[in-house]
Amino acid sequence: MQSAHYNARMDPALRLIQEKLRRGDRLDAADGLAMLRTGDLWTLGEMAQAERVKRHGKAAYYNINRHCNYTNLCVLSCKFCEFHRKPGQAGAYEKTIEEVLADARTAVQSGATEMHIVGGLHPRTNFSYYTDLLRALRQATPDLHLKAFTAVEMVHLAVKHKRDRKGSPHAGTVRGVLEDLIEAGLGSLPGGGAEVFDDRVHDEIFRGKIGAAEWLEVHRTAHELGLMSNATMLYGHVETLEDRVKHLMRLREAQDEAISKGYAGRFQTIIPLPFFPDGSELQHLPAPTGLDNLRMLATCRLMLDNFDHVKCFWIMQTLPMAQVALNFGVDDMDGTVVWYDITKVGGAKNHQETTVGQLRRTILEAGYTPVERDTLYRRVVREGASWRAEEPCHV
Ligand code: V47
Repeated sequence: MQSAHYNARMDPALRLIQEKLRRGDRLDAADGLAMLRTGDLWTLGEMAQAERVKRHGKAAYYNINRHCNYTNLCVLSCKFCEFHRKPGQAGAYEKTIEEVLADARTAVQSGATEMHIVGGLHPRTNFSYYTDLLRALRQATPDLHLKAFTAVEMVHLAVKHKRDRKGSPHAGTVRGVLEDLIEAGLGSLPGGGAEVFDDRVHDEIFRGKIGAAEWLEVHRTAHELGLMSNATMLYGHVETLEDRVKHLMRLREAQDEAISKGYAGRFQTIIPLPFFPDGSELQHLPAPTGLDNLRMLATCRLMLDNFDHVKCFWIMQTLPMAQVALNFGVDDMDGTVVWYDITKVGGAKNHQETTVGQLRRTILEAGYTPVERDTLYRRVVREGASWRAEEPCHV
């Protein structure tokens, strides 16, 4: 991976990009690369900041949520992943529906509006585990939005669907899976599992996992069926800066398509995830630096002109980095999280929580206005123990 050094002087490549932005011209791949290579962080930050303020003013969003990783059993063994376990291996777990329900009830008692549910590709469960899980959650905690299962899990579920739903019209297809999950209570799709849209990187560190075309097709189908979704990019491992730009361009094209075809769903936010090497087979690699994280977030803001939001997931970025990132194009911090098993930055345990007070203080101190949102980016209004969602937060 190429690295850029900090240089406070104005980068002439950024001047050209600034002119394009002033004229309202769309940025191209070469612009994306210039931004990822620049040493002039201040100018890049200012440009991303201006775009962010144009869309959201001084609002910075957070939500009260719980992440729930229902199993770490996974048929794959991706090199970058420290989460997966094989049956019988130390630390392997799978949660019963009752256990997830208990988590959801606790979440609701503490004000959560969203449960983010993802796990490994379980080798044995039936398709009904997933529909039963959503149905039980919807019944027990009807106001909790269920943002569940990455595109990778959806493709894995299609195999179970084919076996268990023989005879139904869409048996074994992602469309069939999504339709059944929506009927059971699925509210939206998280952005995980996208990694980097490049065949070389795919074959090197996540061979066996779905590739770019399949990931995008799952989200396209979800959008067509009216679901909102998110998108991630896992950066700072074996990819090149060109690969990162290609990833963003493909997301932008997919969003153009969702908009031009008038789908009821679309991408809401991009979440660039800095690679955390510890505990993975790639732990010899250095993690991305703070400046790289800021360049990446700012570049996402400017390249993805058809995405409303840029999220800095504080669990992987840290809260201090997320605070600085509010001035580099970021408008969303994710939420209280509470339990998180996929990465454990700095030796963290499964319990990784921040409080609403901490999130609000972090945002206020950076000069922004904290706005609680729900999963669909509607402003949350609280009255005692109950809450309701108002207008979409974005302009
Ligand atoms: O898909 C796995 C990534 C993702 C590592 O949609 C790693 O709102 C860094 O997708 N270092 C899961 N990253 C997280 C995710 C997410 C998080 C917050 C909000 C949303 C949303 C989505 O974490 C995985 C994978 O790309 N990941 N291992 C690692 N060692």
